[in-house]
Amino acid sequence: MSRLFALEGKRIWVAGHRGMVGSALVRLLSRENCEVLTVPRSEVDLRDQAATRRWLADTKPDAVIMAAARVGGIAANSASPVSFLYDNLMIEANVIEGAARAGVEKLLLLGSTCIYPRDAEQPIREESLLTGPLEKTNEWYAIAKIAGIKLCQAYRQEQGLDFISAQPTNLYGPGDNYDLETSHVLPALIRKAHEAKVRKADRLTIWGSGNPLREFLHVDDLAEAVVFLLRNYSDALPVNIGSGEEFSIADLAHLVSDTVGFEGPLAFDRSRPDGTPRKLADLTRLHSLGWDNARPLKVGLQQTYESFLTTQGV
Ligand code: GFB
Repeated sequence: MSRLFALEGKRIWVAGHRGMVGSALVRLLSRENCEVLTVPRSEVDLRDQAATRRWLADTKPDAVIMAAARVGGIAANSASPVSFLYDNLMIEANVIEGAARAGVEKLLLLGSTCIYPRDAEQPIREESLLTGPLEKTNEWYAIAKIAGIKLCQAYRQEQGLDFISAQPTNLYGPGDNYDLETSHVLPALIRKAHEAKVRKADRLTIWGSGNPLREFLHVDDLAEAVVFLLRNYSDALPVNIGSGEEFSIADLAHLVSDTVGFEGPLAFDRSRPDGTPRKLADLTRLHSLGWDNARPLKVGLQQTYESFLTTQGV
């Protein structure tokens, strides 16, 4: 179902503008004929209901893109269940409720494909939401994101508001987190392979068995898809956003090694978890709406390694 939303002349709040996703959205929207609104955390902590409500009531954006979230890789999720659940629930509830009160015309919530059941049929269709148990290593985050999706659906059903949600697959790109304990796999492997090359290490150690399959999407492509959906999508069902390309973690590590120029073998640290065995998004809905423009991982990796070299001071 389409209810076109024209961006032109609109005031769009990117919540979470300092993060990897939010900054990609700001980069993209600043080239559009609209006004991009941001607010620093020092001014409004989105976990604070009164502050968030007040800012939204005063600012009255036309649209909101919810890129604010507490995020992290497989280790961070398991290490900080309270903040992955509580912070994300609070941020979503405060922003979505505040937006509804402030008369926001359109809101897009970003979730993650980890909301789907661990054993969902692959590729994972949006309809599989809540049809089975979640993957344990990220259930705190997944439950918070599912609550956010449901809140958007509730406002749509009860108040007729045009609040939608999109579920991106594993993201990477400029502005990523390269901390080895809290990051996702792709930035971790870029850093590890680069350091292994510099130190002339004899191996690249990766977590788990190397067998899990993941799909990776460059954050600038995600931003493009999100703005596309903001303009063109209006329905309760979430929309998956992905690249359609799937790699085992071992194959990803080889690709990263090639990109970085590290020639040693892989070693597997099996004391670390594998997480969900496979997480490939079904992209039928997104493609049929008209967006299918993800760059190949090989291309995105090269670009990301270049940005790692310039921004990480290595
Ligand atoms: O990206 P990642 O941390 O999260 O891990 P998930 C993906 C896979 O890569 C797992 C393996 O099988 C890891 O064991 N891996 C190998 C590594 N080496 C490394 C390494 O050095 N660092 C990391 N981090 N992983 C996340 C969720 O799941 O996906 C989040 O925890 C979110 O909530 C995100 O949904 C998109 O893909 O398993």
